[in-house]
Amino acid sequence: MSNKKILVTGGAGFIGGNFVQYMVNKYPNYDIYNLDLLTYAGDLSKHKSIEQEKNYHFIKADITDRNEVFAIFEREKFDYVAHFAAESHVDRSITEPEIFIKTNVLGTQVLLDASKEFNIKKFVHVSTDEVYGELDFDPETFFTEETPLQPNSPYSASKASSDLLVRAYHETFNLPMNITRCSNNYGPFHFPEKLIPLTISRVLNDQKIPVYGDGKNIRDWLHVTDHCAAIDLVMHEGANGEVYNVGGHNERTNLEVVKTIINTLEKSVDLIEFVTDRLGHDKRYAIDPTKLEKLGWEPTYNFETGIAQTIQWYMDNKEWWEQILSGDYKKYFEKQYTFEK
Ligand code: NAD
Ligand code: TDX
Repeated sequence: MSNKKILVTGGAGFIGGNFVQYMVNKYPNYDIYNLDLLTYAGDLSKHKSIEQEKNYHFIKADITDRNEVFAIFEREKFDYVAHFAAESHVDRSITEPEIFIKTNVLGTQVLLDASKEFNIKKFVHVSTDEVYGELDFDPETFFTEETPLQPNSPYSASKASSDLLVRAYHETFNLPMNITRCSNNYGPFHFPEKLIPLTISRVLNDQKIPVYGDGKNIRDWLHVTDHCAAIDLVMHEGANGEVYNVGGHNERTNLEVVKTIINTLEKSVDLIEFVTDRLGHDKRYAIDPTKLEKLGWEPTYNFETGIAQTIQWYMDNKEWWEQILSGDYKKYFEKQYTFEK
């Protein structure tokens, strides 16, 4: 592989952070630039294992700041962009939608303009299956790349808007691009506001687990390492202008997920607390990954092996998530969850 300069936006977050580590380790001759604003969801302590590597670079910047972004693109002359930076939590988009529009829509547009201006070889837009809306509980129905976009939350509406902008820059300006739409990720460095790390950290602390509604909503879970491999493949091999769904057929109800974690840690199901449902709570997500499999991708984890690895990681890396739980997150949790804790 010849030398390449790759800009990863949001590389201090969960998936972007895993992707940065994956790429720095896999391609010593690529230069990986992590551009991140370091919001509440971003932290650089996760990169201790790579921060001394010659091919890793960090730039603190805001993707919505046009002048700053253009100056960085002009200086660095990137070959590829992998765009992860976003506001990513559905619950926060219900209480504070505005920042989702600013970061996810305007931020993407600024990056698209810069990518067009400085002739990027490919813009890989990391999107989500949530743009398709929800499925019913018929196990034979899946999201394909042809499923119409019908986002239901301010978060997914902002992601769908950014997908449409990426598509439009391809159609109008011939900007080379791919869009990936992945199912729910889990794994190391997942911020503890999301269901799986929230459950693991709270079970380890013998605290109640808030399950929305009846716990029967279904998500399709993919280990973050398999998502990183998919983006790597799409960046190198994806056909220009194409959308690729990413998922490994690991559908579970939320209750099944929570019970698996409780059982693995040998704690009691009495920790489960059913709480008021999320507004507009999507019933079910499930991905048909056939198109990506034809490109040569297959996941290395199933849910059983992936969740075991992840639980072990949270047990071995307590200092990482405890430092988050003791900070501003505490205030968020108190405001978001009103049940008797
Ligand atoms: P995350 O919230 O963990 O990380 C987001 C990162 O973006 C943080 O490091 C944050 O500091 C950075 N950021 C936010 N605003 C910024 C700005 N204005 N400028 C620069 N950086 C900024 O998110 P995640 O879960 O890692 O998700 C990454 C991407 O993958 C998102 O685009 C998300 O929509 C998509 N996605 C997530 C999942 C999932 O299950 N988590 C699934 C499919 C797709
Ligand atoms: O406390 C909780 N209790 C609960 O029952 C939380 C935080 C969640 N849930 C439920 C809601 C969902 O049905 O668990 C399921 C998963 O919730 P999240 O972890 O918040 O993920 P989700 O809303 O499905 O969205 C995730 O997957 C797609 C990511 O956060 C998005 O960024 C991604 O695009």
